[in-house]
Order: sequence, then C-alpha cells, then structure tokens
Amino acid sequence: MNSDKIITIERFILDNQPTYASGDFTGLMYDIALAAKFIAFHTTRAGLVDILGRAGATNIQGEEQQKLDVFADNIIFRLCDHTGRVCVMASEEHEDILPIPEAYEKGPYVLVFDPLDGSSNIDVNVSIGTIFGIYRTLDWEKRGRLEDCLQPGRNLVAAGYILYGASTMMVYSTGRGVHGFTLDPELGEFLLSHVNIMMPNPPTYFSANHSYFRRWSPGVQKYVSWLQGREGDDAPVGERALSERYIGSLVGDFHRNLLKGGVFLYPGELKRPQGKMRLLYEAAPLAYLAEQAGGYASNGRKAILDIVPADLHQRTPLFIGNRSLVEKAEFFINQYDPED
Ligand code: FDP
Repeated sequence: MNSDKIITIERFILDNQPTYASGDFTGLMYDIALAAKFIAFHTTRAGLVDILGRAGATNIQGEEQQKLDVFADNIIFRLCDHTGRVCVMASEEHEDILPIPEAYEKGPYVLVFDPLDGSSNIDVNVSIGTIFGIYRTLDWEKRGRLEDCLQPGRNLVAAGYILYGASTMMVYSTGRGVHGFTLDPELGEFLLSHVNIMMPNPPTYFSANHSYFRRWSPGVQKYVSWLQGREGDDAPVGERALSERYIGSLVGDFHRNLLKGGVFLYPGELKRPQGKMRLLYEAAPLAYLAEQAGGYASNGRKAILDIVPADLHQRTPLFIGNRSLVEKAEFFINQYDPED
C-alpha cells in the first residue's frame, strides 16, 4: 500500500494553525482558496468569450458577462466582506480602500490583492495570477483605515499567489516556509504538492523585458550584461550561465524562478524611475515569499520588505529571486547610478 499522505489545503491550514488561534486567520486563508477555485473555473472558460458573449454583453441566462479581472476582484471582495475576519481590503482595481460594509462585523485582518495580474495575457491563453498579502490591523478598536493598508511588507503575516497555468496552483507562506498546492479540477480540491519550497542554487534563469534595454540606467544595463555573462570576471558563464525566460506575467515568471532558481527584474526606467510594479499588491507579497524561500527582493537599493508605502498604488523597481543575483543588482546600481 502506498502510504504517501494526501493533504488538502484545508487540512494543511488547520494542522498548521497555532493552538491559541481564534480561527479567523484559518478561515480567511480558506476563503482565498475558495476564491481561487471560482477564478480558476472562469479563467479556463476565458477562450469561450467569443462564443458565449463578450464582457458587457448578456449571456444566455440573461446575466451580464464580466471581464475576468472585474469578476476576480468582485469574487474576492464578496467572499471576504461579510465574514467578520477582515477590517479593510485594498485591490489593485480600486483607487481607494475597500471598507467592510457597516452591516457586517469587522475582523482583525487587512487583505490587499491584485485580483488578476498579467491581464494582457488573458486574450492569448497564457498564464495569469492572483497575488495577495495579509496584515494585522494597527488598531483593534477602529474599523479598517488607509493606514492599515500602508504597512511595510515586513509586517505581513501571510502572502501568496494563485497561478492559473497548465494547472492551477496556490502558493503561500505564513512565515513558516513556502508551500504549494495544486488544484485537482475533478475534485475541486487544492492538494499539497510542493512542501517547503526553497529557491535552488545555482539558479537557472533570468527574466526581464529586454526590449527596454535602452530605457534602463547604466547600472541596470551593466547588471543585465553581467547576467548574460558579458560583464565582470564573476559573470555567470559556462556551467553557471543563465537562460533568459520572460512570460510578461509576474506570477508565472516568479513561480518559474521560485522552482528553478533565478531572478526577475522590472527596473525603473529613465523616464519612469519607479518602474511599473505595484509595491502593495505585487512586490511586497512576492518579496515575502522570496525571503521565506531563501531568496531576496530589492528595489535596487534596499529590501522591498522595508519600504513603507506612502500611497496605495505606489510603484517600485523590482529585482526578485536568488539572493546572490539580487544583491548583484544592488552592487551594479550602487556602483554606476548616482542617487538623486
Ligand atoms: P500586465 O501589464 O499584463 O497586467 O504588472 C502587470 C504586468 O502584467 C506583470 O504581470 C508583468 O510582469 C508586467 O506587467 C509586464 O509588463 P511589460 O509588458 O512591460 O513587460
């Protein structure tokens, strides 16, 4: 008899809950896993929109079709607004914070999320993802406020993502390692598939939108040349050479590098020094996972997790992956790009 355990995400979350826990956190993680199943079901039907009706049109049941990112945003909010576990939410899709309706009790947690990242890939059937971060409220007496959302990544109590790829996977950490679960679409259950993920060393890949090379600072250009084995005595060449892989879907690119080792970079550009990535919804949650997996994330000068957000939609340059590769980016930037 094969005795390898089959562990559902629900079981895993429950088994790893501290004995003093109230169950709020466990419930919230479970709500996110449920949202992931709803979104996964809809993303697998994305290619049918031309047949079943476009966003804004009405389907056979008389329901209005929603764009997938609007659907994902809506489902996460509706699963979490009434449970008494969350005091406020913030989504990449909304300019302001999402308060918990007065009719419902508030809870101790703050949920920030990017409901569907990499949305330019939806139309072409390429992997997309959801990213989330969970903080504790700063003031247990009050209903959630903007300040609760503007916490540095160091304060995260959990973070994770859901990858809608060839399989759907949920990968998360509560500060005790990074664990991955794969959705069995027949059972509708996430099953533990990757325990305690650590970024392999030596790394295999680097991921960047190389067509922006001319927009990058001299330090970033030198760094990317180094990654290619064309700059410096210690460049990764020969057996250590890195391959370039770029999907243009942050969750997909991060996930590959998490499992195979590597670095993803979306640097600032000369005309857009803060780059494109959102600190709160993208960079900080993934930085938390990277550090839990033995890696590191930086804006080129300091750890992403140490940046205190000044506003909800703040952008940041992002270098994330194996620690040695990210620290090398900091080295080149400090060496060649004067601080303003
Ligand atoms: P998208 O614009 O398709 O939503 O931050 C969003 C993001 O995708 C990331 O998922 C992805 O890594 C990046 O932008 C791709 O940007 P470029 O097209 O500029 O490379």
